[in-house]
Amino acid sequence: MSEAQFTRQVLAFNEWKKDIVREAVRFRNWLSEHNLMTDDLKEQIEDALQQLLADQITVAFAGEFSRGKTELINALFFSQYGRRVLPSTIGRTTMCPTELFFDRRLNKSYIRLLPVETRASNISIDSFKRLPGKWKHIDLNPEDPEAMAKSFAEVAATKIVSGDIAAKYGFDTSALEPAADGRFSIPAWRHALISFRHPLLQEGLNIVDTPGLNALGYEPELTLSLLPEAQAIIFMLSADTGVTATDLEIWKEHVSHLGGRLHKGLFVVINKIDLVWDDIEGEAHVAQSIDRIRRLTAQQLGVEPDKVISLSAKMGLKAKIDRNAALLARSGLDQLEDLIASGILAEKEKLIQATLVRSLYGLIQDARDAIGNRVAAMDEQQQRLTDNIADSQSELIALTRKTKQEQQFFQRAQIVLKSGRALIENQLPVLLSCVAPDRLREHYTATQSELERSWTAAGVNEAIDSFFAALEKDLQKLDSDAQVMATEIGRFYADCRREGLVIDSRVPEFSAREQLEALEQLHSQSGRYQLRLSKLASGQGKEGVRFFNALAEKARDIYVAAGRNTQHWCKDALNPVIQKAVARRNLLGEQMQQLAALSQAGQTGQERLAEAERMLVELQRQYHMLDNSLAVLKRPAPQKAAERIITLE
Ligand SMILES: Nc1nc2c(ncn2[C@@H]2O[C@H](COP(=O)(O)OP(=O)(O)O)[C@@H](O)[C@H]2O)c(=O)[nH]1
Ligand SMILES: [Mg+2]
Repeated sequence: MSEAQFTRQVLAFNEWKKDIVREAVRFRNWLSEHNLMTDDLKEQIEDALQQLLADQITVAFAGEFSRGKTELINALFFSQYGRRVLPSTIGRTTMCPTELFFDRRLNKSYIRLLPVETRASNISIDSFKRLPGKWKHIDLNPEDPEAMAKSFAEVAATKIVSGDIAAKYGFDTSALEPAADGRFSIPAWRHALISFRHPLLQEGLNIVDTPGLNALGYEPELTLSLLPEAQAIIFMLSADTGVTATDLEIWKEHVSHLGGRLHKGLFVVINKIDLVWDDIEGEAHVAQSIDRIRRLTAQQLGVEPDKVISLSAKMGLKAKIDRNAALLARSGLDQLEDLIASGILAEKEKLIQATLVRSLYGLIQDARDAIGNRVAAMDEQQQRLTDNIADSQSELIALTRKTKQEQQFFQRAQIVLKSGRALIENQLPVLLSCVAPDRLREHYTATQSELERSWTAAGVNEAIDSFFAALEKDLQKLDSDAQVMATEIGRFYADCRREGLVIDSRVPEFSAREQLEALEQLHSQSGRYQLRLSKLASGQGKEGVRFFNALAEKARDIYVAAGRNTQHWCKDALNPVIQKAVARRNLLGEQMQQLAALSQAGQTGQERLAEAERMLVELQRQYHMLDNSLAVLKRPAPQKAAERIITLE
């Protein structure tokens, strides 16, 4: 059986990224070897490399308990272990929310479990992630499937507690599995982090497994960040239950509104179609009834029927383990794999192409063109040396004089360039102060004391709305201050033009739109949660604090992104100009050295000519190396190359 589509495509995607990384590293080395590296360039290239290497893809599974989310994760990603790796469970008390990834920093496989008792505190999961001591740590040995299965079983551990305790931990007892003695069964853990050495996870794939409404409603992070930040969400239904009231509630409150932002990444899956397979009325009838379920589901969720996929996770897993191609085809699993891969990867490619590849391409192109100029200058030198072979000494003197003049021009230009640098140094901190962590902290404290004054639904809404208004004001101010700075950069460009430091480009536009949108998204997500809070009869205070803390953490991410965006913009606006001038100056320096070397290369014109020839060959070699890098960067990314047709939107 062929390797899974998803695996193959993710690996191709990563090969493509590695090619880009290789060219970036080659270019960085070339810059250092030729003394062309500046601090700004170094930072820009390191940044690009970091982003490429840390790039991640998150696929989240959402839906009510027992729809087969965990089984599908097993089938999609873990079939090569020949068994169920994650425990899929019968019944309502299902596993806690689980994040699967590979911890590249620790380079280890492990499970970390946060005890359910921590739900009684108002500390968010994100905050607990910074406190490893609060988690139960289990080392995993992927070489030992037996031991591993035992460790994974622990993730699904349960506890029997009284109704009061269950309520204290935020569980709705009517949605819990009752134990014999009138008590209830709850998951023993609040959250699980699983670092697992697996090729796809090592390549930056993250998987989020959510247990059902009970957890979605309770943990603000799931709604505020884990789901919205995923590149793909798979919403699971089951053929045997159809769309129930709670399925619909999850869909409406937590998933459907993410569809627009996810572009091609939202999938509706009807699982367990194998339950319809053994229809006594034959194949055609089976196909018909599956089609009918799909249409009905599409209608109930308000999506196009072709956006709903039907499959059997259980049979898909079995087929992969038994290497049964016919069963795999029938399970419909590979169809989903293909859609996830092409949908997410095509988006990622586009993003990397539009940002990292484009800026790297620009840098290398500038360098190649500068070398191209040197090759032309060298050619001319050689011509003049050939023409005046009898008097090469005076020819060299003339050439040296010419080069020196050019150098002097660049020394004068330094003054203009310095004014550009000063502009960044003075203005950037002013811009960054609009979104400084301190400002956010002030808003946070103000809102917190407002919340403490009033825990009524109206009070909470008012406080949170004014929190968002304050954040929006900061971002707007950043935007307008940046526009003022853009005018100053425009003036700097004009000075450069006047000084003959040619600039043919326009000042790049600044926009805080992306962060404003993220803020708006957060606000609307928060609205959903506020609604839930207002429905709670008791315990609003604690839930409210936890919710607000989670909200503030997300706001902090937005501020950090806005700061980073501002920094990048300043650099994008000024660095190319400064870098070009610095590169030109350094290359002129190199040219002077070469002329000096030619003078000493021997006494005869012939000897000098031979040396010039050698230098020319070396320059041409560099030119071709840079040109090759550009050709590699120009290659279409794998999804683009395959011109994959995506039927789901
Ligand atoms: N017949 C059938 N059962 C399935 C399928 N997928 C999952 N199940 C069963 O449904 C139950 C719940 O599965 P699980 O993955 O734990 O659901 P989750 O709560 O959504 O994660 C388990 O007993 C699974 O074996 C399927 O495709 N067909
Ligand atoms: Mg599960």
